[in-house]
Amino acid sequence: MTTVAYIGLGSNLDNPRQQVEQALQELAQIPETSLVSASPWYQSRAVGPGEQQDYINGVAQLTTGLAPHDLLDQLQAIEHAHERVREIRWGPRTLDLDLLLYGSEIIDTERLQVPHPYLTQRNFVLYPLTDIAPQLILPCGDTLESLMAHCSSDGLHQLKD
Ligand code: ROI
Repeated sequence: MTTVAYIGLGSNLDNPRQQVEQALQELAQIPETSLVSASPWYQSRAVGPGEQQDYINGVAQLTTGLAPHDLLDQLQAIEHAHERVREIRWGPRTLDLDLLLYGSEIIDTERLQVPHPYLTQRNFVLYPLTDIAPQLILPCGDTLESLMAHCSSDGLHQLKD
């Protein structure tokens, strides 16, 4: 049995575009997992304290036979391989891979919260998610379409190449 999972990708350090492009290829290599589709990339203004460079963000759709925490292990291994820098909470990072959704499951453990707690509030997640899954309904019953109706595109722009 496989489950559809959505992964948020983000980077604002060390050539962010290259970081996320490479991470996409690495997602495709996860065992028991296929990369189904990927959104366009977006440049987005940093959410968080202080002055930070803009991020490159996107969302990937996977199908996976892995259990959620096993998928999380794989995502964290990819982050570490990118020598992820994350010393400051909400500070700059070379690569962030967030498990946004795992089928229609609601997961709340110390390591993992799914749906991702900020998914509904962040335009750099909602816009690319809409590009690849416009009809999506969240486990709580909210449609992506209804969330998008209240979501500003402020600070966000889609990269065309
Ligand atoms: N801001 C943007 N624009 N994109 C991100 O991916 C992102 N990730 C984060 C914080 C630091 C909250 N800000 C971000 O983790």
